[in-house]
Amino acid sequence: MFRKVLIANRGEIALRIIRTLREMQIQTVAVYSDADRSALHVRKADEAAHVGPAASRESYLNIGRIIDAARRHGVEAIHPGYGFLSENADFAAACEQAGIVFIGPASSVIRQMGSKTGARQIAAAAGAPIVPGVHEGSLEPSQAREFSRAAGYPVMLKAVAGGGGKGMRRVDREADLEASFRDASSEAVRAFGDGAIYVEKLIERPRHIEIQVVGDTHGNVIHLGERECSIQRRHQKIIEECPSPLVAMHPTMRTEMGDAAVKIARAAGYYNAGTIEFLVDDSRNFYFLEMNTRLQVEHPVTELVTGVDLVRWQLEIASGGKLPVTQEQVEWRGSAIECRVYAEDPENHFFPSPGKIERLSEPGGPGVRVDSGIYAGWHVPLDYDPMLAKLAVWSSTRAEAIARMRRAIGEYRISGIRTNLSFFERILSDREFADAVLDTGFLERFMARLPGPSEAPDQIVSVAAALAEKLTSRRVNDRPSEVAAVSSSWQLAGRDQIQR
Ligand code: MV4
Repeated sequence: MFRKVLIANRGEIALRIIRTLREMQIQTVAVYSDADRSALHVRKADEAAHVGPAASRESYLNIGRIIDAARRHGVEAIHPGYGFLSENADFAAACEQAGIVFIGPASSVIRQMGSKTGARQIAAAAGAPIVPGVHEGSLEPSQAREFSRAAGYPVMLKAVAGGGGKGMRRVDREADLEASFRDASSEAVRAFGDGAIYVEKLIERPRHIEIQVVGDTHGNVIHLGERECSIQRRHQKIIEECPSPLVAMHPTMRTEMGDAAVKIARAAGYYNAGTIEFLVDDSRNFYFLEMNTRLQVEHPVTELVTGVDLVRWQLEIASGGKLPVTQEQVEWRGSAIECRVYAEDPENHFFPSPGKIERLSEPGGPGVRVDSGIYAGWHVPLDYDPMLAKLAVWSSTRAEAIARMRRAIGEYRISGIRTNLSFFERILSDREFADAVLDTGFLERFMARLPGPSEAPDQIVSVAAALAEKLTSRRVNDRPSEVAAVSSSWQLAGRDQIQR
């Protein structure tokens, strides 16, 4: 096993990785930019290397500086976390060249999966279901028209270099195709420096369900079940669950999607932890969407339900070890939910809300896991993703997990900045959420339904409405106030937070 590992990341995920490294008695090296001199991950690591100014391009994304820091500190391996360089094939190759182990798959696999049409080709060759569409990258608009005419509208134009919804356009009729193609392509050039476009049949109101896979360098690949990730805002997941409530109702889906995911990973020659994303339509057909060749933000819900430490497995695999269990030995127990806590203002268009954390009190108790990257007195910098922490809970049933999450949110106190904690309370108290009526349109419909739960006594609702009027300085044109009814004692107690 490695003696010393550098974590090429920041925030909660750097801390998450440091924790497992410490349990394994491996020395840790953090990296930090000018904006992160006093960040928690720097304080918790054994050693730390400054890698440049606040701008990510010149620090956390700077391959040369990260490799240089790794050399200076004498590490044998680099864990990239998620985001930043985690899916950068050039970085993985630079590690390989420098004789440092990249804790992830082979650079060639990252490159192959980075091309969305390349990924489709592998999935198709593996015999996994893919969305009807074309496999070739870089279509001409006329080829997209030909496909769309044959397959029927609506279709989805997508960037070959894409992901995250950038360079993606829904097209409902042939008359719109050319203009949409141009828009998608120029957006893809801006986002990825590559305007290549491909086309798929559009799946209406899909669920987003993904399978956690893990492979080792000896050719073993298993899956650890699914995560339901349908609750998203602008392609940003905010709540994730394991099991998917849909899969819990139809258990054969786990086996079928799991088998498909393992086939894809195997066909790619994949080792490391990875995620195969699927779209699921309203007839419960599933289709391969993309593969993420990294540890995911939402990995804790899988860890809570399977009991696996995915970071430990990544390290064992990267140092040449075999998977410690077979597929048959994987067990799923209970239900886990994760909320992504952001420094953003749900009352004001989710604008980022950086600033100084004045007071902080994190929840605890049975079944509660907080993966946090902040402390009281620290300034949340504006330079990076404003995710502060992930709050995850486990309980034996989904209903109990929801109750536990609401309890944990009630214990959470973050003051000095705005957070989206109150927004989670509203979602978790929503009837449709409780009934698991989920698809990727859930959040938009939920927001249109606000203001909130009408089960609250009329008196409270009217007091809350009056309070909301006072507190909201800005409103969305002439839509109703986005401030929901005060629905819990916590929200009443949380007025000081809203008022800041
Ligand atoms: C789709 C789709 C419907 N049909 N592809 C969005 C992000 C990108 N990675 C893939 N995405 C989608 N691809 C076809 N053929 C709908 C989406 C989509 C979506 C997917 C997953 C989670 C949230 C989403 C929100 C809007 C659209």
